[in-house]
Amino acid sequence: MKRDPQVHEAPAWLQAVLAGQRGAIARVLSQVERGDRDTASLSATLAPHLGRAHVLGITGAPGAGKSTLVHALLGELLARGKTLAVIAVDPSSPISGGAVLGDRVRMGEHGAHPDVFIRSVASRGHLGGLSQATAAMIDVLDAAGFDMVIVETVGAGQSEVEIMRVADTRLVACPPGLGDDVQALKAGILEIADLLVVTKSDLPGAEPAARHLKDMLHLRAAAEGWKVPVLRVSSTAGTGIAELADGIEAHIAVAGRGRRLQHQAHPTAHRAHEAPADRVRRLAALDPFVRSLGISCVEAGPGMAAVEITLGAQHLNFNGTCHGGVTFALADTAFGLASNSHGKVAAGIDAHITYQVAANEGDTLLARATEVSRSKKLAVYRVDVTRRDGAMVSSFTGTVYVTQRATP
Ligand SMILES: Nc1nc2c(ncn2[C@@H]2O[C@H](COP(=O)(O)OP(=O)(O)OP(=O)(O)O)[C@@H](O)[C@H]2O)c(=O)[nH]1
Ligand SMILES: [Mg+2]
Repeated sequence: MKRDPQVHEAPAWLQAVLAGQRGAIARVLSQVERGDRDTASLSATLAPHLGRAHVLGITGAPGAGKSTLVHALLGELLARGKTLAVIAVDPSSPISGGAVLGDRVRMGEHGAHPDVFIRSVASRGHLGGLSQATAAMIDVLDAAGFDMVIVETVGAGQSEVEIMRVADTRLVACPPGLGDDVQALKAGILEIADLLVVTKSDLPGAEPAARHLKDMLHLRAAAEGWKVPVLRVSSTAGTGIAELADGIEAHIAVAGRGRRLQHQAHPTAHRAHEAPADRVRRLAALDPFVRSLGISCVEAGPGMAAVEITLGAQHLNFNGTCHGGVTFALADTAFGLASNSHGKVAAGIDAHITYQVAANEGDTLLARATEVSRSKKLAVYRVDVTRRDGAMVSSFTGTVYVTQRATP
């Protein structure tokens, strides 16, 4: 169990969602769908627990093969050890009839898999707007601990473009033979695609469709560090799916998780009165380096933060013990979070570490940072890095320069 006082104090529904209980997740999603829950306050409540999931948005014309593609991707990503949630927004048939069933059938046997959660959502009747409701649902599934949330939406109106804006990775599905319709897509959704996929590539016309999309990409300014690939996939024949999963993972490596949380329009963007503990958790979730090492925040408060890491093979040095850089990174993370708990006010200017005992694969290390002293311009933090058995692994001292006045 993680030492997390916030979770123990949290309401029962939140604890159940954070624990990944499917019934609780489904209930909260239904409340969002019915408009029974204020999405802004829900997202604010969930904010400290967000940023782990990668959001993949999939759009394309009605019948483009999106659901079938999601089904094929589920199989591939499950085999890669991922836990996955799917939100299918506005399937073309009405929600009471074929859509829920149809999508379940198309997404097939994966719907019953313990690592998969599938939900269909109707576009009509959303009090707060479809894109806000979808964003809140994504937050619920992110907080519930899914590695990836896949959102399928029909690429037609403005609200679909809005939905795609909250995705970390945006995939546009274009079947062959769309012809002029591709031109129509070009103006809107194609502009924000990170991956272009020619679906149904077992059908004639896949090659010219791919060429057409590539030609159109030349008209678009390239994003920094990422070249939009055009991939040919047949979900029914199972070709190109592994390459597509590779492409998605490559984009995750470039875009990182939690890009959507930095988006201005996100309801959690308003945080003038954010409590220090919430701020620390949010900052930890937004740090790509911290996430890449597998460091998690277990306790936070004014002027303090505790983070932990469980050592895997990737954290070891050539001697087979914990790499000093990992220990430093862990301590430095606690230092950085504790010193920014009053707002983004501190810049690290000095740090020292001593190493006492080695740590090994399988050990869990805890780094706890506390404020030792604070003047107008400088603050000093001490970080103790301990093993589960209580042994002191490292001690760290860090100094920050206070760049702004702290918020109360
Ligand atoms: N030949 C071929 N047919 C496909 C392929 N993928 C999907 N289809 C067919 O295309 C039709 C539409 O597929 P869906 O996956 O439901 O498409 P969708 O884009 O999710 O449709 P909506 O959600 O209704 O917009 C179905 O009849 C599928 O069997 C494919 O790779 N090859
Ligand atoms: Mg569909």
